[in-house]
Amino acid sequence: MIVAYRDLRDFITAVDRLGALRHVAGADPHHEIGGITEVAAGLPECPALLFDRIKGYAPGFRVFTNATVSPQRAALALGLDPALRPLDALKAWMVKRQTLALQPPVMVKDGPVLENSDRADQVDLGKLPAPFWHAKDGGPYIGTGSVVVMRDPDTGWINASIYRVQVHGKSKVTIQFDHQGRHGAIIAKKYWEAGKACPVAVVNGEDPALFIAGFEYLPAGASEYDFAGAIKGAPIDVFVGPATGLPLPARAEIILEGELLPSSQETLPEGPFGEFTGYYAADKRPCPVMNVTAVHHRNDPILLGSPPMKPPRFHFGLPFRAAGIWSNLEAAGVTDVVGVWQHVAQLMTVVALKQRYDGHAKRAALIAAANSYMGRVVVVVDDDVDPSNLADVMWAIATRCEPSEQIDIVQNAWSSALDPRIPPEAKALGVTSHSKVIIEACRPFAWIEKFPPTSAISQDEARAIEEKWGAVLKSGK
Ligand SMILES: Cc1cc2nc3c(=O)[nH]c(=O)nc-3n(C[C@H](O)[C@H](O)[C@H](O)COP(=O)(O)O)c2cc1C
Ligand SMILES: [Mn+2]
Repeated sequence: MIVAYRDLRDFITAVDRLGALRHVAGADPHHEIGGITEVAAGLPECPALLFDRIKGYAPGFRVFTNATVSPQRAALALGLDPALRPLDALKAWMVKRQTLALQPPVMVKDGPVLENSDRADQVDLGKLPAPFWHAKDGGPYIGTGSVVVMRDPDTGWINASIYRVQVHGKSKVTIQFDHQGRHGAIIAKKYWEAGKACPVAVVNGEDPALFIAGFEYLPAGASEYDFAGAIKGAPIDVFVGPATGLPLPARAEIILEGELLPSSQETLPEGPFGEFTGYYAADKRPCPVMNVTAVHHRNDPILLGSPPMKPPRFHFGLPFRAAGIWSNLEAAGVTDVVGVWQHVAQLMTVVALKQRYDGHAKRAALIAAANSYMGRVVVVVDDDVDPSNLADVMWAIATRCEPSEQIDIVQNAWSSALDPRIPPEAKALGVTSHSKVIIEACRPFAWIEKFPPTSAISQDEARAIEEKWGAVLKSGK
C-alpha cells in the first residue's frame, strides 16, 4: 500500500487525476463557500472543491473542501486502492490500522510553509479567507479541518488533534475542546496551573494523513505525528516553530503560532457553529483564547476546510470509527464479523455477522453500542446483508426483526452536549447521556434453519453479473 502524496498539494493533484476535482472561482466566503461545499457533498459523485479568487481576498489564497468526503478519496488518503468497494476499503484500513508501524517525524531546517512569515504586529488573520460556513454561525472559522499542536510539559509528548478554531480579530482565535478529556485540554491545563500560557500552533492545510491521524482516538502520550507517518509509511518533516519551539509540519500550507491563555485570564464567547449532527445544539460559550504571534504560509496557500454538514455528509467517506468498533469486536473475541459500518454521520452503527450461537448477535451489539459515540441506533444484521447499504439494512429490519422480541433499549449511554435531543433542562444539569436502541435484525437463531430462504441473488452473484453485464446495463451497448 503506497501513499502517493507528500503534502496537500500532491493529494489535490491525485484527486484531480481521479477526475474528482472542481475549481470554483469568485465564491463569497460569507455562507457561499459553505453552501457550495454542502450541496457538492450531497451529489452522488461528491466532488472535492478548490476555491480561488475568493471574494474580498487576494487571488491565490485558496480554500479546499470535501477532501475526503467520498469513500474513494478517503481510501486514497489512506494509501488504499480507491477502486475498492467501500466495505472492502474499510476492512483493509481496519487490518492496516492494527499493524501500523509508528514513524516519528524527521527534523528539517526549512520548509515551504516558511516562504512567508508575519511576526508580532504584522500578524493579520484578515488576510486569510476564513469562511462563515453556515448561516447562523457566530463568526468565521479558520480551523475546521486544522490540527492543533501542543507539547506536554512533563513528558514532551506532542499532541496534534483537530479542534475547531474561530477567528476573533487580527491576532486572536479561540480553540474549542468538546470536553475536558481532550488531550489538548489536559495539556493546556498543566501550563495554566503552573501560571503559564500554553504554547500552541494551528496547522491548516496539512497532509490528509495528519488530518486523519488528528481524528483518531490515540492513547494519551501517543503523537498523531507518528500515526500520520505510519499511515504514509514515511515520517513527516517538521521544523522548529520560531515562536513556540514546537515541531511543525514543514509542508503544511498555513501555520499560526502563539499561546493559549489561561481561562482565568481571558476567554471569548465561541460559536454557535453548525455541528456534524446537522444542528446547533450548543449556544455561544466561553472558550480559551489563542494570541497569535506568528503566521507562516506557503505562496498561494490552501486552507483545508472541513465544515460539519447535515448528515449523511461527513468529513470522511469511510466511517473510520466503525473500523475501530470492528477491531474492538475482534479483540473481544467476537468471531464471524463480516462488516461494521456507520450511517447518518456516525449516528447509526450496523454490524453484520454470521451467527454461530444463540446470543452471538446481542454480544456484538452490546460492544458496538458501548462504543457508538452519540449514536442512538445500533443494528445487527446477518452476513448476507451489506451493512454499508442502508436500503439492505432497512430490508433486514423490516423482514427479520420482530419488534416485541428483538429490540432493546440501553439507558444512560454515551452521548455528548452536542446531542440535539437531550432536553435543555437536562443539559443545564450536565446530562450528556442518552438511550440507545439495539435492533436485532437477524434471523432468530433458534429457528434459523426454518427461516424462509431469500429470493435475492447473493452479493457474490451480483458482482459476477455486474462484471459480465455491467457495461450493457449502464450504457445500453
Ligand atoms: C473536522 C473535525 C472537527 C472536529 N472538531 C472538534 C472540536 O471542535 N472539538 C473537539 O474537541 N473535537 C473535535 N473533533 C474531534 C477530535 O478531533 C477527535 O475526537 C480527536 O480524536 C481528539 O484528539 P485527542 O484525543 O488528541 O484530544 C473534530 C474532528 C474532526 C474530524
Ligand atoms: Mn491525542
